[in-house]
Amino acid sequence: TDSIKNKSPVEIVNCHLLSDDELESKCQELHAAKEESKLVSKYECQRSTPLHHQNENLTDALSAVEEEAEILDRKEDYSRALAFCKAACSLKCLTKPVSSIQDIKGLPNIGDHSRDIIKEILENGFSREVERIKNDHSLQKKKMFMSIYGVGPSTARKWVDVLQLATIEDVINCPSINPRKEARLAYGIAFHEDLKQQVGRTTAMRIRDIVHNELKTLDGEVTVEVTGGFRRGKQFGHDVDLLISHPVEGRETGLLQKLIHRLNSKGLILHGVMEESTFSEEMLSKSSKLTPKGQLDHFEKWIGIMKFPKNLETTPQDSVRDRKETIKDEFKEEGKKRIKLDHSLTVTDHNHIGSGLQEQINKSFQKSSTSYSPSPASLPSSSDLSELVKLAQSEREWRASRVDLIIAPASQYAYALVGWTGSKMFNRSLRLYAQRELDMKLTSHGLFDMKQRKPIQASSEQEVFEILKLQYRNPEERNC
Ligand code: DCT
Ligand code: MG
Repeated sequence: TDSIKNKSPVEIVNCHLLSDDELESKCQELHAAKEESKLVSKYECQRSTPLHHQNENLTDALSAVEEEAEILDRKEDYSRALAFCKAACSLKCLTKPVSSIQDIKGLPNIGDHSRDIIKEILENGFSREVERIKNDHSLQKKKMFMSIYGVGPSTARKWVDVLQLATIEDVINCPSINPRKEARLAYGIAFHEDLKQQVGRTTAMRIRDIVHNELKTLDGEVTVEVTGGFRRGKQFGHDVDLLISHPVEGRETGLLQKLIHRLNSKGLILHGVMEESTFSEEMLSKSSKLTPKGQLDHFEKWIGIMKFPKNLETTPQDSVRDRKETIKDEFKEEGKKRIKLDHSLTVTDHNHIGSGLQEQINKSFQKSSTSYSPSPASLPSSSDLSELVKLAQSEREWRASRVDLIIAPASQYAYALVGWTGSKMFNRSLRLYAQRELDMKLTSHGLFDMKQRKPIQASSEQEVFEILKLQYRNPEERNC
């Protein structure tokens, strides 16, 4: 069968090696694959895009060329990067591996360049362009520098092309680099070893519990949801995105300041920046260009680096286990299917962690807080890179992790949840679809009907999809 993979149904019929049954099923398979590519919808938000799919070798290759365009960041590169990303998204929702270029006939958003790369991989097992990128040392150095918190393409290009730097040590020792002006960059450089390590799912859930428990001391009704990649089912992420809200509109005001104060007094904050809310009703209908430079939306938020015990991942999980057992029993009683149980656990396990776990986290913190402090007051001044490097390289029981804390008022919560769940491409597609197909403007703050000149309220993600006349997609299906 391997030898017929790339042949058309007609060629297979002419092949006498197979029995009639084998021939028929192979023809049906090829036919179905061809049909499937035609059935893929135009907008990414109309499709189900799982995290794991059948064509990872092809999408990895397209991601590599997309990444190169992002690093080069020339005028024409934005649309090139977008084109590769869109082509990869189309492949991600196919339920079968592509084995011939015929399989992607009719598949939307596959441009000529992407098609050439796919074809070459199907025929030769590799793409010369991707190999060139992998062997481009200058590009790989820029990519490594761009993994530093606070470094974008232009800084990375300057460090490699102008200053001829190759490693983090080079950056630390380079006299002409002065991150004094930007504290974020100094912390990013000093704590790169910590921050480049991805955060695991269990740790993300623990971080959410720690933040929630601090918030509960301020107001018992406040809610905290893990969003971003973790909500879409990812096991690892580069940060933890926590969406904070309160069921009563207005009661979220002032919470973030108090939360940061509490976290700081417990020695859990390394560095962070507060952004005030810049939202006003009129922004629902106005261009997103009004968003402050470099910011995604107008929510009040804290973007920073927190300190957590290194053993957070292995904090005893008894109460989580207990809760899983309870859910299992509930489902057994109701005779529901196992698949439903799994879904329920991945999506909502963090909402039900019992008080037992909190005690254990508290103990773990009390135990380690003496050893992992410096207290906030004794932290080096943000501009002092060498002091920060000393701290990062010292023996310590904590690790630094990137955390985003976002405050959404109840009336905007459903839209904020969609926006902060992502993916970035899913959001882009949803917004484009709303604008082109419905003449509506969608943001993380709400939906505005441009014809009727009025905002449309929604109280759940399901409602947002319903208003947009789209089939509801679970977060796990939004991985485009
Ligand atoms: N987002 C967006 N547009 C961007 C960046 C982010 O719409 N330019 C949204 C979608 C995801 C969410 O914000 C959180 O962003 P990230 O943390 O950057 O993405 P992620 O999907 O959580 O990825 P990771 O797992 O690496 O953190
Ligand atoms: Mg994230």
